Amino acid sequence: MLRIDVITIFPELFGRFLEASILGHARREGQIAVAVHDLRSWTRDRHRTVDDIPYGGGPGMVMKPEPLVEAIEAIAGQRSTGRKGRVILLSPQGARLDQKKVAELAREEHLVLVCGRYEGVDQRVIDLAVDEEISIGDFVLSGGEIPAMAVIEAVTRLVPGVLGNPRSVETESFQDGRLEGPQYTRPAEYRGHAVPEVLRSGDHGEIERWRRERAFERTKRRRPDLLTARGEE
Ligand code: 4FV
Repeated sequence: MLRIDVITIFPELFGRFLEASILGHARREGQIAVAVHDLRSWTRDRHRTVDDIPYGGGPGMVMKPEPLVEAIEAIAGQRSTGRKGRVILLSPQGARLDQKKVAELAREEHLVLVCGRYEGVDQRVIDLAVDEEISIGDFVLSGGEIPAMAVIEAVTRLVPGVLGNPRSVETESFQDGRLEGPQYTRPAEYRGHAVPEVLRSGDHGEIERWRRERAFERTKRRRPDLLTARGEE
């Protein structure tokens, strides 16, 4: 069973998120285990300090190495003694998260997600204790908690048995390197807009062809990079 540990100075942000919807159900079913740890539990001073001013000056604060490295080693194990968990720091400097990376992480036994705050973490945390950095996109958030939630949700969906119908994974966006085409449900007509006839034809061969064509068209128009990546352009 995949186990995910999260290290953060705002553990309360994960409360309801971990109980709701697919993730809440998967946790209650024991299909995945998620634990959230307060970084301040690894501080030693009475102010429970996790940050300090940047060497070399500059705005903002930097997360101190000691609490983070000690927390990571306590939760993921020491690199020197054969580490158990794969330690991931969520940061804008990381490799871009995509469905391929999500599938890779979903095959792991143990993930440890480190949530940065302030201007970031002391480089020695990365050098000493982080296996890889992952970014959810080229924009700046105030913390790594939302990126960590994105990883948890995306990975949980790929854990066998979590999604009612595994086919929904096969047919969704990016699974085959393409965007998903348009989708419809009842009513058959809405404000003068009708559902494409082919989808109501019952001819599954025709429906499959139509869906593939729409998916290719949309990918070509909105994300030609995805087709280039697959040598389809
Ligand atoms: C981020 C991202 C992100 C940067 C400074 C947290 C913030 C603060 N993490 N993908 N984009 N992190 O903006 O993962 O420490």
